[in-house]
Amino acid sequence: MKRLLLTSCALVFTGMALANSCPAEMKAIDAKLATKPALTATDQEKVMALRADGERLHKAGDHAASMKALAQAKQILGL
Ligand SMILES: [Cu+2]
Repeated sequence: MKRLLLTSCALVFTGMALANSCPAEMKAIDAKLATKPALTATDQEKVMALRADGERLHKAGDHAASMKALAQAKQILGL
């Protein structure tokens, strides 16, 4: 019983940590975009699409998918 309680606490905590890191990732991407990085038009489009996907998924509660999209955007940006 105690173990179960600890496990569910850990899960809730992990969920919260993930939920909180999406906005941080978006912020990092926005900060990088604000510096007008030299990207090809294709990469720029990809980053904007991934950034929008990330925000949409985050709002929908799918933080894992959001983080994945944002990580891809960050990779293109060289973050
Ligand atoms: Cu999220």
